[in-house]
Amino acid sequence: QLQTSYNTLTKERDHLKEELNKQTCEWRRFKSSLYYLSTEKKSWTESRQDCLGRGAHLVIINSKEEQEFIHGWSECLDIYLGFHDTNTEGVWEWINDGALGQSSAPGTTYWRDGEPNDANQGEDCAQLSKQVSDPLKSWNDIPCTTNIHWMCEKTTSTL
Ligand code: MMA
Ligand code: CA
Repeated sequence: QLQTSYNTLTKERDHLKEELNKQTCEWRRFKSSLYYLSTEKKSWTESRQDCLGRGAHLVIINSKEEQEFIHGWSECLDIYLGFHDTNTEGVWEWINDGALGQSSAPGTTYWRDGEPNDANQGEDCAQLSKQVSDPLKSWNDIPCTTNIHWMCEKTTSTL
């Protein structure tokens, strides 16, 4: 009987280890943050919700190095950033998700030439768009209902 429960527990342990590994491998560390690149595509609001569910927030870009890291990783995907002008048209702000993620000042932006253009007066969410040669000019505004990939971030202070 002991042997049986030993075998069962060993199996269970290995399964849990595997699960933990899988989850950890979805995240990459850069400086003092962990980043998650989605495999699914969702709207901006759903993406934001997804990050909160992971104890994280939609990525907030605070430095040139961070912009380059994210651009390099998501090179072949369009991803949502935690940047929007849904409150006041033309006034871009980073999400404020309380203790999880907040940024008071907009800081440096990395828009593509000609962006944000609020095309058809319906683009209020920022994406980092793929296949852009200049890693410092890769943001574009798109309709928040578009389903694309997204990136979450959690800082080590909230881990
Ligand atoms: C697309 C869309 C816009 C972007 C333009 C740039 C046609 O619309 O991605 O958000 O501004 O391309 O040409
Ligand atoms: Ca645009």
